[in-house]
Amino acid sequence: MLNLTGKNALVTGIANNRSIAWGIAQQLHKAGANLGITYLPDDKGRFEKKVKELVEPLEPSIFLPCNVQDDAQIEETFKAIASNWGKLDILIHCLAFASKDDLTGDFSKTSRAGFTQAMEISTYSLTQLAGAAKPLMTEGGSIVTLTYLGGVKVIPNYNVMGIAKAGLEMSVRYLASELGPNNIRVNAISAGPIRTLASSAVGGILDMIHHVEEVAPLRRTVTQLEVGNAAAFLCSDLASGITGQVLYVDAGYEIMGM
Ligand code: NAD
Ligand code: 0WE
Repeated sequence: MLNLTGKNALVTGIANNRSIAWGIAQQLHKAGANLGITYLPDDKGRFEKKVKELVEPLEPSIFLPCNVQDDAQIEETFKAIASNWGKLDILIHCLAFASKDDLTGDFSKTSRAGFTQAMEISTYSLTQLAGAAKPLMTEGGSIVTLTYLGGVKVIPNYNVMGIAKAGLEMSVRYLASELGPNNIRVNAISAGPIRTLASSAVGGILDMIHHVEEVAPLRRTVTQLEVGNAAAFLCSDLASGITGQVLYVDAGYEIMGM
């Protein structure tokens, strides 16, 4: 059955107890994985303290700052994995960012700087982390990223993030093709809307959640732990034949046309 004992898993994207990455980390831990956790550092070190306290019960053997805009921090992270673990089995990419200005109003008004920032943090970072993980995944591996329906269909105000997610989903396919011969699988989970730090900062998210509760086949939204279960499955031998896919964990919303 689902068993991740002996597997080393790096989880990015935990900001607080509502983060999807926190739901994933808990399920990977439950399945027996050894965890490494990275967080986005801030000037005052507040994030570090909060995330450290949160993840303590999961006893991570690596806990490091990793801003994906900083090549040196990525290098430090993978150096620590090489020296502490020797090999990496699982990489969870669970981060995104666009300027708030670019998540409302006319998409055609997106600035060059805003477009570039969203693509760098939300899209390029997967390829960058996968490239760093590749030489450490010596016994094969599983890479999972988080995407959203707004990368495939137009969702009001998702704007530049939709373009970033479209690029992310295509990156999953190119990475799956390249890394497949090394028995490294690469998949995405397309989660339905969940209240998190990132989504709560978006105007109208509650209305969107209520819409999903009315329309989705399961008549509800999904939880971080449900996304975590799907991630644990994709990282396990149960999913050994699955790569390059986008798995919808959205209470069925994506199949509906009306
Ligand atoms: P969250 O705010 O908890 O997580 C976003 C994370 O991105 C944070 O931990 C933040 O620190 C990190 N981050 C931002 N910039 C970074 C940088 N430069 N370097 C390193 N880390 C950085 O919100 P979440 O909703 O859990 O988002 C996680 C992922 O799930 C994102 O990819 C998001 O697009 C995706 N997603 C979210 C929803 C939703 O409704 N919440 C739905 C589908 C997909
Ligand atoms: O991917 C996301 C969240 C992405 C996100 C959110 C923020 C808000 C705060 C990226 N960057 C920022 N930057 C900030 O300053 N989701 C899938 C959640 C989400 O975001 C939306 C949604 C949904 C759903 C934005 C507009 C419309 C719907």
